[in-house]
Amino acid sequence: MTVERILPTEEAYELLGLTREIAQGELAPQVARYEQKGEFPRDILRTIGRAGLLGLPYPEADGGGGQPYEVYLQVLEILASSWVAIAEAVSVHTLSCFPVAAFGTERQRKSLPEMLGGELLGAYCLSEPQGGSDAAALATRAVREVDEYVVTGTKAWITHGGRADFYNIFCRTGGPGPGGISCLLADAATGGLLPQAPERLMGLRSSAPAQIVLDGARIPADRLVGEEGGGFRIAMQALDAGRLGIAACAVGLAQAAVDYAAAYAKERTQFGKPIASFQGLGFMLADMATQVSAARALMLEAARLKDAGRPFSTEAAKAKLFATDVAMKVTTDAVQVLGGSGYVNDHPAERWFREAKVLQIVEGTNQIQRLVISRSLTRD
Ligand code: COS
Repeated sequence: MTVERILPTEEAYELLGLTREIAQGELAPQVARYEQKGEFPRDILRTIGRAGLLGLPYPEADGGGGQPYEVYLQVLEILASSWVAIAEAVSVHTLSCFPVAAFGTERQRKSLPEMLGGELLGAYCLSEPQGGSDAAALATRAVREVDEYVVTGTKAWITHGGRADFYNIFCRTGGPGPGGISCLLADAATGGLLPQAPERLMGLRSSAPAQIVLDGARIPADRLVGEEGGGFRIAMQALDAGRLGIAACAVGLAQAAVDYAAAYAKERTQFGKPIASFQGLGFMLADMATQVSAARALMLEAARLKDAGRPFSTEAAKAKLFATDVAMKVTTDAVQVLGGSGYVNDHPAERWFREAKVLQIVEGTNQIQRLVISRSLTRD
């Protein structure tokens, strides 16, 4: 089903048209093969970069696409409806460009055109094996030695780990707590920056994240992004926007599941009638479609606040929470609508079900989103 959209410019309609062509022409025919093999689609990401989709919400002066978040998220949604891991890769890359784009020195910012054009792929290294939710407790340590930081620790669940060209490393340069954290920008070639074997995932297998071991990695001191001790704030601000990207992945995935389930229910007959004509299934499809529309509306509301320069952190948490829970519910129901066919991999429903699960976990579990929202309700 084509989703009716109101976009701010003619250019945005064209951009979404181009994205649809890429999603249907390039992504849809390849997704099942890559997901089965768990292979990271670096070449496909290059194509996406050349189409200008890897730096959409950044200013054109920096080499970005100059698009509002509202438009960028709808691009992600369309990509996700064909291949969630690609949409997630675009979202994580976009998040990884944020520290330099927003806080980088003149020298660091010289890399922005290559980052935003997708020639350089980015990674964001906050989580560690002993903790992801309590980000302020991270243990990776960076010790200043003359004009270098010597970094030791392990980063976990790193999307693009081992494939990225640059890594935002959040590490401890000072005492305990959020105020002791800094952000360092490391090249992939940094000695002692050691990507481990990719994780074998339940879903989103082609995203193949990996741990990054930092074994006395020496990062030049001029690669400090922002101020020493300012890293936690940078990480949180990046995540506020990144969570909207995950919401968009969830909306795209859920929309694909609704469309597929509705088409199946229209064709499949039992008791002499299409199964969609049974109210038990027809109403289920209606609820699925309504939830996806509500998730999209929440996501766009948060994006418009961001585009207007208003605080949007809490609204982003609500959008991430709601959209990913909707994706889980809707993909579960899609499997149910397909019955036995939903449980075999001749159809994409079982894959979407597995993929939805991780969206409730990444970039802050949905329990963390509830924490962010509840704190905002009770803050003075
Ligand atoms: N934007 C800007 N600054 C923020 C911020 C945000 N969204 N959130 C927090 N901060 C600031 C606070 O204002 C505070 O600054 P001051 O010390 O100057 O007052 C500082 O950061 C510490 O904030 P807080 O006390 O809220 O930190 P907590 O340790 O309680 O952690 C949560 C807050 C739980 C929200 C945070 O740890 C979190 O988001 N965890 C999940 C991490 C995550 O998403 N991991 C997945 C990684 S990517 S797969």
